[in-house]
Amino acid sequence: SPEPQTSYSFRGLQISSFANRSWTRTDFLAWLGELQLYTWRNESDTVGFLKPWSQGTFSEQQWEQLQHTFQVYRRSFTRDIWEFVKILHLDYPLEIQISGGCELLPRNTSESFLRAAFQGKDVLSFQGMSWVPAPDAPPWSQELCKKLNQDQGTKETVHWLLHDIWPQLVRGLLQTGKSELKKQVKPEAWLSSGPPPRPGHLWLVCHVSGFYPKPVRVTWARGEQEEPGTQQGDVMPNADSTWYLRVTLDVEAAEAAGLSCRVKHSSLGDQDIILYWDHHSSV
Ligand code: J76
Repeated sequence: SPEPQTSYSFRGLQISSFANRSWTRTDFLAWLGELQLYTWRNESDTVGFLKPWSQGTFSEQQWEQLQHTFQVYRRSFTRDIWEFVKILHLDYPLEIQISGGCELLPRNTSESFLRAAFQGKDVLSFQGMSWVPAPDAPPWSQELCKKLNQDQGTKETVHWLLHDIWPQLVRGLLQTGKSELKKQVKPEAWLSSGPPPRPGHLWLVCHVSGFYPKPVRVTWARGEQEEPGTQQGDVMPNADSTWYLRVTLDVEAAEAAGLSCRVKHSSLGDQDIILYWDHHSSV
């Protein structure tokens, strides 16, 4: 059977809202691949685990230290922003989103990123050992980066998080979450017809549901030949943490015979699901 998904990326997101001079909140969320592992709501003093294996292979003490780093950061960040807003004369309300992540690469290497958006637009990122304004960022982003770059201690902490801690955390999570990460669930598939797009045409719909993990390939084909004009929808979540996808095709009614929908998914091994339109009863 084919290799299950082998590369997992770790993604963290910070959402900070500043409504006015006194009201603010900051929430954090983080995922490994498609699984959310952590939540840290503004109301809480501690990072919440969403899986029993969220601590990875870190000891209680290592985790405490990491959490303490984030507690200090959350307080300092809020204080910093209030100060920047005064200095730069920015207007409330403000929305700041900070996203970061890391990807394990072959040969024990990893790639990480950290960037910040202000009112939905990128303003700066952390590159190598310093803060860099985003292309097309407002002029004050230069000033902000200059100021942030004067804090050697913070730059070292960010570098340590991006290049040591996160890759180490991910390596641990791949061990502690192994069975859940390896989970494979087979899809079901069925055909239906949609409203005819125009006279003399048919709208063929191939539904694929209940699969896990997310990567899937669904195609309409005539024999082995993929049909041009296949329209792939978005993969949508089912409520039971499996996925759903529909793939449609607009064909002349006379051409529908001989068409089939083929589903390839890691849970199926080499046994692709193939459904023939000819055998589909409720045309
Ligand atoms: C996303 C992870 C970042 C982790 C950074 C942790 C380091 C930290 O908390 N630094 C703050 C405290 O720094 C003091 O104490 C440190 C030891 O704990 C060191 O000794 C350090 O030298 C010392 O100064 C520090 O106050 C930082 O300034 C906190 C905020 C850093 C930051 O991310 N700022 C930031 C990011 C994006 C500001 C603005 C933006 C963009 C939004 C623009 C909208 C106006």
